Amino acid sequence: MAKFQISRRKFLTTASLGVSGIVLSGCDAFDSQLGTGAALRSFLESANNLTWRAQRLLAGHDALAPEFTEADIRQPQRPNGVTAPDDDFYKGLLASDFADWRLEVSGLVEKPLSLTREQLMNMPSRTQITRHDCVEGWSCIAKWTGTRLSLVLDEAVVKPQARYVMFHCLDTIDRSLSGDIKYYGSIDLIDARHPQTILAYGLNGQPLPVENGAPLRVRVERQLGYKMPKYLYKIELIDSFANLGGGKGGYWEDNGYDWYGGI
Ligand SMILES: Nc1nc2c(c(=O)[nH]1)N[C@H]1C(S)=C(S)[C@@H](COP(=O)(O)O)O[C@H]1N2
Ligand SMILES: [Mo]
Repeated sequence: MAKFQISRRKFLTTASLGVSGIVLSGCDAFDSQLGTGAALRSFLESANNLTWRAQRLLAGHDALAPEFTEADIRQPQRPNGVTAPDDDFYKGLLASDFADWRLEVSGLVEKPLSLTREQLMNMPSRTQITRHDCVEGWSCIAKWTGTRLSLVLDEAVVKPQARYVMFHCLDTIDRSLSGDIKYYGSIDLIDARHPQTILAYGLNGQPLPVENGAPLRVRVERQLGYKMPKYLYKIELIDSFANLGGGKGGYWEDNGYDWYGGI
C-alpha cells in the first residue's frame, strides 16, 4: 500500500459530547475505574441506556464526538474480537495485498458500485483522532484516516426508501451447527452521513493492520466499538433488517447488545 499518505488536515477539537471531562490517554485508562458499582461505570451504563432518540434530541444529528491530539495517542489501537480472520477467501485477498478486494455498494441504490482500495483512497480523505470505547470496558485513542461514508453513498445515489446501511464483513465470528456466521452490523442513514463516519484504511499514519480490520473498517464515532465493523467488503442499503440474521440488525445485536450503542 505504497500510496498511503498521511492527511494533513487540521484536527477538529470539540469536547461537547460524550464522556466529557474524563481525560483518557491510553487503552487501559478506564479499567481501574470500571469495577462493578464504580461511579464511572454506572455513569457509562446509564449513558448507554439513553435511547437512540434521546441522544439525538440532546446532541443533535451532526454533533461531533470529541477529537484529540497526537499527544493523546499513547499506545497502538488494542485489537479486539476477530483479529486474524482464518477464512480462506480473506487469506487469499491478504496474500495479494488486497489487489483483488472490492468494496461493493448494493441494495437500494440507483448506481451499484464496486470500488478498489485505490479508488477509495483517491477520494477526499478525512483524518480524526478519536476514542474507541469497547462495551467490555476499555478505551483507546487512535488516529483514523479514511473516506467519508456519505461520499460513497452520494456516488451510489441512495434511493428514498432506504433507511439503514448494512455492513457485511469477511471474517467468521461464530461457528454454529446451523453454519458459519460472518460479522455484520448496521447503522441508520443519519449516522451514515455524519461527518465523522468514515471507511478507514489508515491507522496512526500507517495502512490499517490486519488485526484492526484491513483493508477497510467502519468508524462511527458516537457509538461503541461493536458498531464499527472490520474486514468490510459489502455495504447494502436496506429499508429493514428484520430478515437478516437474527433480525436485530447485527451480530452482537442478535446476541443481546443494543442496536444503538450510543456513548
Ligand atoms: N468484522 C469484525 N468487526 C468488528 C469486530 C469483529 O470481531 N469482527 N469486533 C468489534 C468490537 S467488539 C470492537 S471493540 C472493535 C475492535 O476494533 P479494534 O480491533 O480495531 O480495536 O471492532 C468491532 N468490529
Ligand atoms: Mo467491543
